[in-house]
Amino acid sequence: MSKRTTLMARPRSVMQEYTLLLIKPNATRKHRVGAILAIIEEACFKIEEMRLLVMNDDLASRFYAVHKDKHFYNRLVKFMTSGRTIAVLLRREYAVSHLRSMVGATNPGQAAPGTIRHIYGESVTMNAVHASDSPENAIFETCLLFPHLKGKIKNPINMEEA
Ligand code: RTP
Ligand code: MG
Repeated sequence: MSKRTTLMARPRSVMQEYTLLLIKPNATRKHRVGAILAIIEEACFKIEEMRLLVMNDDLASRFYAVHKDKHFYNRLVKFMTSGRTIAVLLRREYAVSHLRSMVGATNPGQAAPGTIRHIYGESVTMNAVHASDSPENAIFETCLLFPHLKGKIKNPINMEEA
C-alpha cells in the first residue's frame, strides 16, 4: 500500500466526548484536589471548565434526582452539601467510559487497585469523586453545574464545529 493510500484511509478524527467529574467534599477536605487532577491530566483528559462550589440542597437534589427514592438519598444529599466540591468538565476520546473505569466501583472497598476511589475513597458515601455514567447524563449534569453552557454543548462533540 502506498503512503498516500494509507493517509487517505485513516479516519479524520476519533470521536470526542464531554464528561463531568465532581471532586466530592471528603476529597477537598483532605487536600486531594491536585492529586486527583494530576491523575486525570496524565490520562490525557482536557479540562474545559472548572468550578469550586458548595452545593445547596436544591442543586444536590436536582443532581441526584434519579436516586430520590433510594434509602441512601438523604445521607447522600447531606454529604454533598457538607463542604466544597470541584466540578470539572472534561473532554477526551471515549471520555465517559474511560473516566468511569478510572474512577472504579461505587464502594471504594470493591474498587480495583489503582482506581481513584480505591486510592481516595473512604466509604460508599464518601467515595471521593463522581463521574457521569452516560454521554446524555454528562450533558445534563454539565448544564446543572455550568448553566452558561445550556444548549451549547452536546455528545459526541461535532468535530466539524469544534
Ligand atoms: P456517582 O453517580 O457519584 O458517580 O456514583 P455511581 O454512579 O458509582 O453510583 P450511583 O449508584 O449513581 O450512586 C450515587 C452516589 O450515591 C452514594 N451511594 N450510597 N448504598 C449506599 O449507601 C450508596 N449507594 C450509592 C455514593 O456516594 C454514590 O457515588
Ligand atoms: Mg451515578
